[in-house]
Amino acid sequence: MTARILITGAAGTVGTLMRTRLAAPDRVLRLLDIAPLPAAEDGERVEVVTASVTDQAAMDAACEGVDAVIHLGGHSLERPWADILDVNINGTHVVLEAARRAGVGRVLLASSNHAVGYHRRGDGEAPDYLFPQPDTYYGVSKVAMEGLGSLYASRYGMDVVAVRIGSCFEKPRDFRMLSTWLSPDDAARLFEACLAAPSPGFRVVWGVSANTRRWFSLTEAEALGYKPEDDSEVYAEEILAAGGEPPADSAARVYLGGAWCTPDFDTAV
Ligand code: 15L
Repeated sequence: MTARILITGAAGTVGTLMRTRLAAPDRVLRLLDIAPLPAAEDGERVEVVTASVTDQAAMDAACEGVDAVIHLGGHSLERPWADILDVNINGTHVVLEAARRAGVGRVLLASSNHAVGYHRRGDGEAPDYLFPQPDTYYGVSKVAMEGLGSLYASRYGMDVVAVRIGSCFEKPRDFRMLSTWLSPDDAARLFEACLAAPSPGFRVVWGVSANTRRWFSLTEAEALGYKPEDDSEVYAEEILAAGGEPPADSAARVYLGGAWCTPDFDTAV
């Protein structure tokens, strides 16, 4: 039987990177976004849905016949509270509720390092299940996302894996991302592991590559079958040449959330 996976926020940065990487001959990707998505190419097994994650009826319909949901939709940066509440927090509830109603057994949630952004880096790796310490309203929405995921797993027996993504881009963009980078290929490997793991229940895993300068535990992700292959170190020379190394007491090096933890960061919009 062909598996059908619904990806919300499919036109966003991570969604776009995943479109080809999660494609498989025995799989249909149902791509959902409010933003325009490129139409299916010849032979591409995709269905395109234009809808908002805040629209319960649309999400109920989008979850019909789906085996798993990868919820990437929502604002990916800091926004005014009303927007975060509506799209990120309420939107995640709508998606989980739609999945439940449609009998979808598994939901992967794109959480973020900003759920624990104010955590001060110690000497070792930040552990799995680090207690919430959000650095922004956006970070609060990721804490709420994890809470909602836990609720739906406990109350309804769904498998829900929240991935605290570091920085998922083609390449690391600055010094901090040498530690937080999740390569697109490793992101696909991690999502595949989360989709395939037998009965994970509720989990919170870090989403980062096998970076030499990694700050995060990979224990829980590896327990689900994740085997990262990329290391940001191949970009270190280029990044250090371009921007140098920030001072040891700068937010970029003190906090997991980096500049998102500075007082002038735009939290009060
Ligand atoms: C995130 O959660 C953001 O969505 C992304 O734009 C990056 O800023 C990333 O975190 C990061 O911390 O680098």
